[in-house]
Amino acid sequence: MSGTAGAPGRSLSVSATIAIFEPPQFDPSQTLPSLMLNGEPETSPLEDPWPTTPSFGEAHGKRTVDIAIDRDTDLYGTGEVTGPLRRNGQTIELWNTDNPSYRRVQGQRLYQSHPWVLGVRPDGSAFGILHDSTWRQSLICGRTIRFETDGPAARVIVILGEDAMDVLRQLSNLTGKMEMPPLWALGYNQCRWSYYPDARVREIANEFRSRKIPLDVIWVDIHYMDDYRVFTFDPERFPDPAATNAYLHERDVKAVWMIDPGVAKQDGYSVYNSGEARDVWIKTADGQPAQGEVWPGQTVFPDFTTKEAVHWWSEQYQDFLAVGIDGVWNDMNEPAIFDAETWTLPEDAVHRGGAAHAGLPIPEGPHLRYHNAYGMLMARATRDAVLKAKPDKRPFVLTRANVLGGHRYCATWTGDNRSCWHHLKMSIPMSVNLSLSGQPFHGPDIGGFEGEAWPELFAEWMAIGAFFPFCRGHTIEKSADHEPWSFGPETEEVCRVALRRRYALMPYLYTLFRRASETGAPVMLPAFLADPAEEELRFCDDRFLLGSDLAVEPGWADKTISLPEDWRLIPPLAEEVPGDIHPALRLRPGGLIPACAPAVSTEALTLETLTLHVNFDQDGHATGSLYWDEREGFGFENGAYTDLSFVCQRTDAGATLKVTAAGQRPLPAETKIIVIDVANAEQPVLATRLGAVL
Ligand code: NBV
Repeated sequence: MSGTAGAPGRSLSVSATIAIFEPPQFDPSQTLPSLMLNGEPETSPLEDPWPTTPSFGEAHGKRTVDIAIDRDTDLYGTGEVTGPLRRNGQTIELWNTDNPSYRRVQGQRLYQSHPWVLGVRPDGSAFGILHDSTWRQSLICGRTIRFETDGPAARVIVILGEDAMDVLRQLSNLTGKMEMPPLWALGYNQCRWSYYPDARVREIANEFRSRKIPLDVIWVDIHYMDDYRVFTFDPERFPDPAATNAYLHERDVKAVWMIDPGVAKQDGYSVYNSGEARDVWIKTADGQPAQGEVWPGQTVFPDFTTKEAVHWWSEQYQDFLAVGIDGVWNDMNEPAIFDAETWTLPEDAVHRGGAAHAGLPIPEGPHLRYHNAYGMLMARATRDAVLKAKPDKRPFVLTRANVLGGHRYCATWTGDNRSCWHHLKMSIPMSVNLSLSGQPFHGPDIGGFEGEAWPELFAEWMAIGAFFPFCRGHTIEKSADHEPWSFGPETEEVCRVALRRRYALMPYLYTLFRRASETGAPVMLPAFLADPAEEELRFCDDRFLLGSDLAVEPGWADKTISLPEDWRLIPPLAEEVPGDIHPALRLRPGGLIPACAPAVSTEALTLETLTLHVNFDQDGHATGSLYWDEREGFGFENGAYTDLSFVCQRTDAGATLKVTAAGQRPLPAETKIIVIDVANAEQPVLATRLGAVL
């Protein structure tokens, strides 16, 4: 270790398992209020000795903090990263960067920053380290966990847990929970850069419906704008966006449209003129609006640390969303700039502050401090604007740039990957590490964004991508068509089956989203949680768990490493699954997962028949649950949901089932329940009606 190192300043206790360590001479105004936390935790002086204590210092002209770890500790998390799931030996830079194909700076900087490491010891017990700063920094997972920052010395939060899940739940107590998304956002999303004109959007929707491939959302990328000016519609390509959206809605398809942060600096363009009049732009050090080239030419950027910019931004959305737009996609919000050597704004650009975070004003500060938070602040302002425009709907916002804590406002995707096997395979550890960094709702561009997919790649990617929390196919401008049918009938059939499997699992998936929003438990989990004592699984990044009950194992997973044998295969879910392209789904012993009949949209799903797949443990016991509600809106906050707990017991004659129900929107008593023992799936072990087992 180089440089000076020393003991912390104040040490504070948040709970028996969470402590905060401040550096000596800590200046809170430089990093607080924490934009990553959802509020300032209450503390008292830390009195008891603490096992994991940081050491603060200086090296290479930067502020450092080191957390000693035992050599046999496995490290995870660290946010959106390339490379393996296990982070030991990896260094990343936390400086949100537009990184096409992850090629820039050897992929060490991507679109999001999570100054967070999850450590797992050989016995499965775990701890988490959060460096509570959005300033530019590096994170080095070496012999120590080291953060090295260009900013001022910041505090470190240490969480101790019984296991990884316990640590993540505690993290979410500090950072806040994901909001419950509308059910449609969990369906299949079809995107490309860009579908235009509007007739092409309608055509895509019709193709999905006539081919009976499940679809919930079509995404409208930047070509809909009039000369790339945000909050405008191209009069020729999209003369009547309200009619386009209405057309989609009639077919149970939602529409998500893109908004970038850069506003064209063009006098006469009303969005620019009103922003200028309201003085909402980020400024250069000498007080001029900071500008840079993006899609429409020179643009200026709203300063979402100010109250005025947040209000102004919200106003822009009111008419825009009134044309029937269901959700918003915020892109380019690192912010990305084409004509800057650094690909972004200058470090000394000025954010004036004043907007509130968790009831406290955000102070003025340089871009070096707020760059990493810019995407999140934009997505937060967007989410608030969407909610204001549609107060009866759950807001859905997807952002490219983010910082830890941004899950409170938006889902994310992993940016501009490439159509290649390597990026397909890497999408698993990338997404799992995002989960292990407190972001539950994420996924890659299925098929790969840059380049062009080919039938086998697209089929394999959809087969596994159908099980990620966020499921969207996307491709770059001018590439060949990338819809499921564009690759020939075999690939089309693989996609149809893959998505039908996703929709059949929707009761389970939606329940996982509900649990994530209640407890902070991630939706997608690392395979090692299937058996924390199995050392080999700690390295395993070619499969994952969906919730703690279901393992998703692609055909290309390394068969020399296996999950415990008693994780049993479940039946195909949709129909006969041809070939070995579809991942195997394995159920935890003692686990029970609810499924339904697949449908072409989440709106069309019905729970008339619930199939419960059970894998009895040694005692012949299996438990699980099902959350369901109105699929949209806020009725669930006032009890309009059902939450069923299932306890299933094997008997000589088959099985018994006991169900307890919470919530005031019960499923009908005549709901059919079929229980399948996955060890012997030929015949149900029980067929009954909900009313008979409640
Ligand atoms: O808006 C166009 C693309 C979008 O399709 C993609 O998903 C984003 O990551 N966007 C980047 C801007 C193009 C950058 C080359």
